[in-house]
Amino acid sequence: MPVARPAASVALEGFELRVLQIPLVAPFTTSFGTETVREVIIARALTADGDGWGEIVTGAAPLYSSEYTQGAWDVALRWLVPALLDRHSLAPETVAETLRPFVGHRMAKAGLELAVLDAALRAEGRPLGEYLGAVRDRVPSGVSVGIQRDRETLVEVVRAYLDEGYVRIKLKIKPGRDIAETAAVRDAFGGIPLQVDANSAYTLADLDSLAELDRFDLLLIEQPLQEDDIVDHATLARHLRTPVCLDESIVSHKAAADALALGAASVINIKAGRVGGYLEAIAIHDLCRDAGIPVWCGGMLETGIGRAANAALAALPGFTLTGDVSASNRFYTRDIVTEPAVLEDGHVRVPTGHGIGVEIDPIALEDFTVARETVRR
Ligand code: OSB
Ligand code: MG
Repeated sequence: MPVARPAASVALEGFELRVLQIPLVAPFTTSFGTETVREVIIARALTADGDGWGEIVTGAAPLYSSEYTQGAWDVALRWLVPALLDRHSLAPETVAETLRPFVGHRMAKAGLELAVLDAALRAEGRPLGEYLGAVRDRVPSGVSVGIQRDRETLVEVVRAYLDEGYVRIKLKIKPGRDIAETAAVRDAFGGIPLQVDANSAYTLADLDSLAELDRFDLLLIEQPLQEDDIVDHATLARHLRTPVCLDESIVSHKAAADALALGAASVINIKAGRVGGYLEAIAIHDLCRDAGIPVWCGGMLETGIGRAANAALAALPGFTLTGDVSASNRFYTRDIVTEPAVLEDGHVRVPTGHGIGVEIDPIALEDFTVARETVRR
């Protein structure tokens, strides 16, 4: 049990799932594609003691990982939700074991677990941060900067984020759009905390160009190779001075333990969605803390629901590196919560309300909904 004090059980009566499509403030380009609209699934747990909210962070297409919206929608409605509804009284800490027979689909499981957890904690009057073990009331805020049209644009985009107060910049890179781009940002802004994210776009054959990044004194390079290239990441790490951080490869506590044992990563990006939930995320946090491995909280363009939960997670003691926990307006002009995360002195506040600590804006939720399904016991 990764938490100090478990939550009370809930009597689960149903689930409402919605697909939302929310426009982004600007296109977001990574090595795997460009997004202009965030398609996401919002899960609402219906319990005898009130509702709880969760977010399934799949993308519209299986480009970041094998999961995608319609796949998550199908597995949640066909298998995961029925399995949870079979349990008459459900403790949030037993959601993962209830869903364990179903292989994979971690983002879908994570979103459902968060909805149950939120319902349970709201009913008890406990904030998620306190439940998870948060030790800070705000977290430093980093920003993930997409691949831009050209270097001049990239420098201006980074400048605007620095002016807003972001305390760490992450540049998305891909082969051919890496060295000159990183050099341009280093030249323009000197010793700012800077890191890069390749989203699996390289192979070991690119070792020489990846080693060129060593001269930029980066905090880390995130996921240069493919999800299952654990041994190749270990080989690469031995040839780079830049610390290797894994994102896509870390799908579970076991995957994290294996990666550390093999020397494949000296830093880990923790995303609750990717690993199957906030409780699995804490288990990885604890593992890394015991191993002396720094972790940081990644992002998946979360709405106000997941963004609030990520701020709580990032406030745990082992999160010693700045995460991708940016303000809501980094991605959205309109969010689905009434108090979207804002940047204050380069930080985002950990919500103190019950459960995830933010309230849903029912009109915004309705406006962005493109599909809806309710399952009742
Ligand atoms: O690799 O960290 C990633 C967004 C979607 C999918 C994968 C990643 C990202 C980001 C954005 O980098 C992080 C954020 O939400 O700010
Ligand atoms: Mg990443």
